[in-house]
Amino acid sequence: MTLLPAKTAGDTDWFVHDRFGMFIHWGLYALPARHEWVKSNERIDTETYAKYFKHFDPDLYDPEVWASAAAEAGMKYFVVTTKHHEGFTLFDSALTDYKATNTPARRDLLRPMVDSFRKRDMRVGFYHSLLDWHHPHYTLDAHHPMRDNADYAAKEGAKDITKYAEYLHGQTRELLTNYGQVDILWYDFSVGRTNRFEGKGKDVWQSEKLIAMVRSLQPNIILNDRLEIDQDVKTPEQYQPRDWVRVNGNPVVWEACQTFSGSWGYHRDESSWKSVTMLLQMLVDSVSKGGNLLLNVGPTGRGEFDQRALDRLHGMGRWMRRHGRSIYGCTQAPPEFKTPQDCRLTYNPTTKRLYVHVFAWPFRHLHLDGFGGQVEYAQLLNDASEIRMLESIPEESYGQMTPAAKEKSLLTLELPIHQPDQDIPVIELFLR
Ligand code: FHN
Repeated sequence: MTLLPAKTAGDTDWFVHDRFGMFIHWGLYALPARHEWVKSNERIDTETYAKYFKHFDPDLYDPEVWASAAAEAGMKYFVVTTKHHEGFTLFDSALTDYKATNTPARRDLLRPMVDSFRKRDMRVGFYHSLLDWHHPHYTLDAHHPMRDNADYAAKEGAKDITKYAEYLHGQTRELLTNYGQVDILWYDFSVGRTNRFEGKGKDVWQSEKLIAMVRSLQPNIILNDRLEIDQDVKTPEQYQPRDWVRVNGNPVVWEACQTFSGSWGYHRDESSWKSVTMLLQMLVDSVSKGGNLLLNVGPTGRGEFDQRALDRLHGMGRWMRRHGRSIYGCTQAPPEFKTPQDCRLTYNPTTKRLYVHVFAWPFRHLHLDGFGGQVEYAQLLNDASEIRMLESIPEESYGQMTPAAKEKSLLTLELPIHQPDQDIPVIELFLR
């Protein structure tokens, strides 16, 4: 039996089917082009940072191009930063002047993006930062850009963090009211306490009240776990979990969020860009453990996906076009099917098809422990060419195998000497 997480308040049925989404980190930080944390990392004050607001002019921005690139990569949903930690909003919020509408962009950048992705039947997700390094009532903490500035710290007494919480709730209401159906709300993140600063968690955000409002506005929405109260999805970041993510021992809906390179925001000079094969292996690995992959693009200050991102999205799309059915609607394989060496298994419980993703192509044979007598037919997914099988038990025994006999059984697949010309060859097994 495959694992089934307990139901939560949000509608995760489409989410665990679609498996693959695009994360988009876009804001003023695209202009310094050296990580979205540049304001904090370089201790930049708001007055100095204003030059990026003044020069934010994404004249080449075309969300139709973005949505097409995501759809062609095989992505089925997107999550975009409506506001990141810098406090700048892509959308035309009535609660702040620190928004795209007041930059040379001179318009709400979120609305056309939602329209373009929705037009391609992609689900809509909003990332909204809990941290805000611009808001006058957001207090100092371990990450604030002014954390080492004594003059700035001297004015902390005039701040009222509840006014910031009110702003946070107000902008959430705007986002969940003015942009139609929103399928995912991705808050980020609660701040730990240090020996210098208090933390910021569910009490500061007033998370319980916020969650109640969110669910009253968009009842089916998927909420993540970063309000310091677990909701519909767990969000491991920048690593691949070793197994299905569990909370208190129970399997939960989970999504790994990952970058192409070492930065979420556009970083011109960062060079640790992952290969298409590695990125696909991360997607397959996530699904093989019952999870999703949310893969990030950081658009440039001109409003484009840079070529390094486009090349990888295109390469992933080339694989997904032939292998998508080993991802969509799939999950972890039943435990009786042992994962072969250098492989991952995904399983579609509706079609009862198992997919063997071969990460390292072996010489001539692939031995599948626990598969004896259970596979009716096998083929390479990319071209539907038959893969011949060697059974370890006589055919008349197939229907009478005890669980113990199945566990000890063996099926051997005969492979071509040359690896098929695919980033990850996949063998589709039709179970009896
Ligand atoms: O600080 C952010 C970071 O910039 C990025 O947005 C990631 C994406 O999940 N979340 C935080 C780090 O965990």
